[in-house]
Amino acid sequence: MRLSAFYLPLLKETPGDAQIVSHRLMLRAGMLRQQAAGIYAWLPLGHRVLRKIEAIVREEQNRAGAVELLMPTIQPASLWHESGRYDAYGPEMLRITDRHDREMLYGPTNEEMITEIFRGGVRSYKDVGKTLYHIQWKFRDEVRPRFGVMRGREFLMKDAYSFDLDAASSRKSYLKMFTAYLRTYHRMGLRAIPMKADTGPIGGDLSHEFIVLADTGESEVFAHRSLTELAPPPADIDFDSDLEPIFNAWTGQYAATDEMHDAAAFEAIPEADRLSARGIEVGHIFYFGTKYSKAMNLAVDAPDGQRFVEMGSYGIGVSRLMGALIEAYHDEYGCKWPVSVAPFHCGIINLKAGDASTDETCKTLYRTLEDQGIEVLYDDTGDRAGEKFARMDLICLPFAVTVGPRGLKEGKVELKTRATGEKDEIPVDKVAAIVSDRIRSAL
Ligand code: P5A
Repeated sequence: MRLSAFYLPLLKETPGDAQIVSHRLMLRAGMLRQQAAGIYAWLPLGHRVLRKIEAIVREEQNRAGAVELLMPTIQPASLWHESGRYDAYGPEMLRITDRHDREMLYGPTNEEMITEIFRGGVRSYKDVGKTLYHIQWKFRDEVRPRFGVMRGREFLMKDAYSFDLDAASSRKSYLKMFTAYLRTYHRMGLRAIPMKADTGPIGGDLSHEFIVLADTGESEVFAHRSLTELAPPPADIDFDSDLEPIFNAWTGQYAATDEMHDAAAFEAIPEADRLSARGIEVGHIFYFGTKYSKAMNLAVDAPDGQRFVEMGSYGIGVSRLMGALIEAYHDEYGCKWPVSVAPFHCGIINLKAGDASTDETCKTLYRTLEDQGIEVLYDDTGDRAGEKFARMDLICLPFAVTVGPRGLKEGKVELKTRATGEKDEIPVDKVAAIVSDRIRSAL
């Protein structure tokens, strides 16, 4: 992409109402634009990152055997009357009346709708043992939307729902999602710690929040420090194998949000291992048994008679993750995207647009990199060099190649690696191979 053709409206001033760094940077770097409280337009740069996050989430859901579908954002209220949640949900639900006076709503979540869909298509116990998911916008009329995409009113969520015949198979489905989540966050360069969460009336130990540690996080959390050092499951993990050992490794040590905090159990941990911190909830998974299947009559014929289907639901805050990523990766100049979610892999700065030799070198480099599948943002504008550098730092691509007439006389360009700040003078005919090597090894 040539910068002259891209839409990148940077802000000079730091917006006054943005209190945390991710919100400030997303506005300043032209990724996001507020349309109403907690409602944002995703500008091209932000949209590219959002799509990358979404793609990783999707790949890991598919790898775990979940099946994608797409449900609408608008739902009929009748589904929620059936489950009994229409009145219980309260003012967070955006209720709408259509022209025929039918009660509708903008979905805050999809347990009811997916139960209705599954109910319409299964009869026998042989039809269950499935997990369905979608990645769709949700609306929750939060009292205090804040911190940009962290607590929005409209936000993008991946929500999966499992359907099983009995509690033991439902636990297996839960463990698959649990394992997939560890991999998902890891691939984005994030360490999310699963923490015990409130299971409500269902009981048991099967509800976890996935928390990324960050000082600006809204959740107060307590954990055994060793959980910050555990290795994530490998890419070739067999989801049909026994996942209990992974679950045990990650849940065997104390980790809880403040709602579930047990001060005595935490005090029993040696002081040096006690971690008391703030965090961002980037995912939440639940086992809720037959709560919705009973309320909405989702039952299947089994050899021993009719059975209500056992269910669980599994959410990832896709748009919130973008905020969490910037909180985790930034410095005083701007964002420092991990390669896997960067809006572009590499920038090219032409220090003297209009100069025949820099123009030609940039163009060739741009084509060579793009031909290798590398996503390039080529700053071909006539802006001052200082402005170009600051802009590249602010939007912060993992790699930037600077091409200027002085270096070119010796056949060299400069390659900057954003994560380390390291700058190398590199022969112009080697730079494409080096950049593509570094990107591939980082992915
Ligand atoms: C699980 C999937 C659910 O809604 N039903 C379907 C269950 N869980 S949840 O914890 O309420 O939400 C799942 C994740 O969505 C993100 N999230 C938000 N992101 C941005 N702004 C919000 N207002 C918001 N509310 C929830 C969180 O990451 C949460 O873990």
